[in-house]
Amino acid sequence: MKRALISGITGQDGSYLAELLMAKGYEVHGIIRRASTFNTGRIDHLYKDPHLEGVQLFLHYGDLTDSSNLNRTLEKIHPDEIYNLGAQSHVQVSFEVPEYTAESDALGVLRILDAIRSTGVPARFYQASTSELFGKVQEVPQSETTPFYPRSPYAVAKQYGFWITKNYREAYGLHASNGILFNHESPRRGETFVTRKITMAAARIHRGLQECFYMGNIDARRDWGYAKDYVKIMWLMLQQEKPDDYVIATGEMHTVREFIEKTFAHLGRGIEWRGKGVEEVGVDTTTGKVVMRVDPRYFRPAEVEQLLGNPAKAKRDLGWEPAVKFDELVKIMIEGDLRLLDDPNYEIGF
Ligand code: NDP
Ligand code: GDR
Repeated sequence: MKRALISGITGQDGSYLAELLMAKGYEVHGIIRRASTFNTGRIDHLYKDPHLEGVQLFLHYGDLTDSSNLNRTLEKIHPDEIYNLGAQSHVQVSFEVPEYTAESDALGVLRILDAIRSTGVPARFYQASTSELFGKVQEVPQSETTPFYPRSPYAVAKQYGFWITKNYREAYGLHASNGILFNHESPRRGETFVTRKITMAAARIHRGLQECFYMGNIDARRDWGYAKDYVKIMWLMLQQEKPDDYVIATGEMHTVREFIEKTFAHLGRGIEWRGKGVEEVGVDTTTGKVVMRVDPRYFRPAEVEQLLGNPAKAKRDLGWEPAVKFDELVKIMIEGDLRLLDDPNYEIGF
């Protein structure tokens, strides 16, 4: 039985990856942070009392800012594969907590890599790198050879994570790979990321529980894929004989505005845009009411205007292609949020 260690197991990707690895028969160990409230909602359905037979999932307290804990965890578990998904992952929040973001998203990567090196545990390593590295884009679409231009403390920290992963691969021969993943979403997406914020608000408006929601830059463009598709590539990358770095994307780009329009269209509603700049509003054409307003609070000190990935290398070398694209993704998400409102026992994203 193969053994995997996942940091960030309580997050969107961590929960889908844990499901995938357990289905493949892995023993899965996850690092969780102590919190004053429960933070395991996305993995509760996978967890069994460790005293029972056939348990596959084990949780350990830890933190990417605590190297002695990471060293001990590695020595204790002796994983075959390590997936470093843990991070302060919100771009706008990183402007508020830049130092902490660097601790967890930059030095956290070094701490795990160095734990691998110093303990001698021969684990393969996956680093959750990001399209935010491309930031102020230097070429369209972006591929593995596109120069980086990070635009936030988050992206700058992730750039360190990218290079230290590559450096430990070259310097110490570690099997360490970067997945440069473009935005990927799901019904389990955190509620403050733009897609989920839209689908939750639209579902509530549709059910008469809310009147209006507030957005930042709705002309930003992203290449949005489905998280369940994207975790497959993480596993696939660690099954290769040689470690390498791959761009993972759908190759389609849409505006936030289109995401709103498509979400309302799935509900049988239309959106009409009126006004300009911070005065712009979205009017629901079925009711004539204003459902969206702009709030400059959501503008970022430095914005990433557009991202579009070219996943040709992943397709060529790993045979990977995204199964779900924009329309289907919006449908999955809005249906998930409607279901969540209608059925309090519904466990999100199953
Ligand atoms: P989430 O924000 O949903 O999950 C982040 C996870 O990291 C949570 O489990 C969180 O724990 C944990 N975490 C945060 N800080 C620490 C820390 N200091 N020590 C240990 N664990 C910590 O992110 P996603 O699942 O969406 O993303 C997974 C990874 O992929 C992240 O590294 C993200 O930056 C990266 N990424 C994400 C993309 C996306 O579109 N989703 C695209 C490209 C990269 P807790 O639950 O306690 O908060
Ligand atoms: P991003 O995702 O910054 O790309 O990072 P997010 O969904 O937060 O923003 C996408 C774009 O939408 C614009 N936007 C808003 N964003 C939020 N969150 N809230 C709003 O109200 C709003 N209005 C407009 C943003 O300005 C931005 O342009 C995500 C994270 O998962 C990172 O961890 C990951 O590395 C990248 O995707 C790839």
